[in-house]
Amino acid sequence: MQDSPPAETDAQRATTSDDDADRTAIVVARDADEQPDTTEIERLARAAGYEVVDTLTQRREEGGQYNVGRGKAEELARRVVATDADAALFDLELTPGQYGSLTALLPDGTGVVDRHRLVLDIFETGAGDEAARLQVELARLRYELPKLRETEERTHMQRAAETGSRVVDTERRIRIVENKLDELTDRASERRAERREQGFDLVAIAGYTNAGKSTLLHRLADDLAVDEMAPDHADLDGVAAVEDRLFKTLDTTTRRATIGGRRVLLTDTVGLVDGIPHDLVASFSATLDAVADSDAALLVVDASDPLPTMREKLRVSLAELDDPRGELLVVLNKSDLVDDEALEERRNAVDSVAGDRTAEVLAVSALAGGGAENLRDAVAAALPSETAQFDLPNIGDTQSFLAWAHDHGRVTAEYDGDRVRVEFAGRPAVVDRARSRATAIREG
Ligand SMILES: Nc1nc2c(ncn2[C@@H]2O[C@H](COP(=O)(O)OP(=O)(O)OP(=O)(O)O)[C@@H](O)[C@H]2O)c(=O)[nH]1
Ligand SMILES: [Mg+2]
Repeated sequence: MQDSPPAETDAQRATTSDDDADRTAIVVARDADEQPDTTEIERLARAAGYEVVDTLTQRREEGGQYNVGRGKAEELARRVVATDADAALFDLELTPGQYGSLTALLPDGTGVVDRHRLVLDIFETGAGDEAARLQVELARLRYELPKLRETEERTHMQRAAETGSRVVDTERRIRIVENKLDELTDRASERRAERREQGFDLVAIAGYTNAGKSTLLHRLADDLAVDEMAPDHADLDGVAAVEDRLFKTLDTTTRRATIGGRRVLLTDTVGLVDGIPHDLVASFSATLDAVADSDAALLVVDASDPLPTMREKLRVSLAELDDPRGELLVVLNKSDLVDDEALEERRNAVDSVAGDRTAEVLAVSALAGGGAENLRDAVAAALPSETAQFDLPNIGDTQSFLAWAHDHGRVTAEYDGDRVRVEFAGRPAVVDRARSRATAIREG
């Protein structure tokens, strides 16, 4: 029996270099309580570059040796031979022992991949910027460590002297990657602070994979290019790819938007998915940080999903995300695909699942544009805001103050003889700065 999963997954990784369906797989799903639904695992398989050639499901309790029952495992082995599949994809988490038993049972060279491994493969081949790559590496190391520990404990007697410890190497690498990520995380959070200083409100778009987050970003963002911002703001760019594929977006993207007269930076984040343990998801921390440190967040839900699926995805999303500084709005997207009655049902479902976590539920079609104006109004209302009035002399300093104020918040100015009455609305910190500038003008 082979029992060294990390070596096997290294080999699998080498073949995960492209997302055209150049590999074939059989999908296996088991559930104790109901007939398993394989829609999502099949979509994950496609996103990882597999063509699914067969599907096996089983309704029963977990079996010890193969996770599925022995009969099912043997049937799988026969079907792998019959279809010449490259891999068996399990919509489960396999223990190292089950992994070893399945590897031994299936024809030589057949990949054995569980749900976590599959998600990591998708991120590993697609992750773009440094933070995303490091997060993926950290997720993979954390995923492998307990399996390595178990393997090393079991084989300790034979191998202790000859090889050195992969556990120790992995632990060391985890610390290095964690430190690098901490630095990047600090930089991201400094950058958010700078942008707030510049008067931007930060709005994060989050939600389950394929809910329509990137499409919504396009819908709400200004057409304006954003590269006039400082050059170190490298994550600001105009593209957020949209595709009917799971995990299309693998790093966060930020674009400008003007909402209710306020200057907003919208951040599109990486999709969430069920069945990945919390510490794995937490290692995709840029997404979770962007939400926790936002002034308001949009939680996008796919209203075209069947109701139970929608509820479950919403539950998973809420469990992973922290509340933003401002309000959390739930966006029922793809409303063009459902009728009014179904939409009402979904609103009620959001109310019962999200309860008091959400301020409001808004139906939109990010694709067709329906509901976008309501959503903009709701976002504007969800942002933390403060207003102040100033009565200033109509002089050059006041004009430059007004120019500054226009850049940092919402301004109305009324001219009355040699006086200007200004009303200014913005984030509390910016309003404070406006107050001191106004005082300086009056005293100057
Ligand atoms: N009919 C309809 N389709 C939509 C709508 N919004 C998004 N879509 C489609 O849904 C699919 C996924 O959209 P994306 O914007 O890529 O979704 P995402 O949440 O960014 O997905 P990931 O980045 O993969 O997590 C695409 O095929 C979109 O065209 C909508 O309002 N109506
Ligand atoms: Mg996306």
